[in-house]
Amino acid sequence: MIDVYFWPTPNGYKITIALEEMGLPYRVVPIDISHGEQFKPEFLKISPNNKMPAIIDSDGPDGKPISIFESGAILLYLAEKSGKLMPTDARRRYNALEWLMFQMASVGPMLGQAHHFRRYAPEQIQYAIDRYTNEARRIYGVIDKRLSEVPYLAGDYSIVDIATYPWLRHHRAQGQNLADFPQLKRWYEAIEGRPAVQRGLAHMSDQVRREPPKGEEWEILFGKKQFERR
Ligand SMILES: N[C@@H](CCC(=O)N[C@@H](CS)C(=O)NCC(=O)O)C(=O)O
Repeated sequence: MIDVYFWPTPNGYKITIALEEMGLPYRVVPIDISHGEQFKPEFLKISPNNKMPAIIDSDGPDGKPISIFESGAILLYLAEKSGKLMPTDARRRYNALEWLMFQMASVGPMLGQAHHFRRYAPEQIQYAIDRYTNEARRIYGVIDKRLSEVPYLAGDYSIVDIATYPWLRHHRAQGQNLADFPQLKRWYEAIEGRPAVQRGLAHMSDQVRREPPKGEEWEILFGKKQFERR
């Protein structure tokens, strides 16, 4: 059994979508990041960067339990465990790794900053809004161009699409319009229509954040509580 330490955010949904696509048995363990559960010592033991998602698989590669943090590492682990959604041929595998690293290093962090400065920052800082909105637009353009060459980011549908799609669901908050990126839009709609994706997205969908965090929640996520040394 795989326990998924989860909250309904783009990085969390990568894992529930992947598990649904792969048909691996799992259960969701909520980590309420708005109320500071990510800082509990028992969670820090499996996720030292105090972020979800993380997993514990009771049946690791050597038959013993294994814990993994960082969504990209979790997706690679699940792909290897299931033998699904990652090319095995060396050339295609490295190509998939390139686009997975691009998601982890650019798509997630930059779109996250665009969302943050446009919606969550206590003051509107025009320089930061422009910088990250422009960077988000540039990244959408890179994805659109890639998808004019191949149907999915790694050629066939894979964990790379599963890593990328949940971030693009927030395109409006990132200041982007899918109509400006026709190949990306075609890909987005194909992924959105997959039943396993919809099942993965159903977890705790009533808890998806609709309003910017305020007060104590803001302190936990972006203020003093976040930056305490642990
Ligand atoms: N690089 C990490 C990022 C994970 C991440 O940023 N998680 C956020 C939610 S999407 C979180 O747990 N935030 C809580 C906090 O920062 O205290 C991954 O891909 O797993």
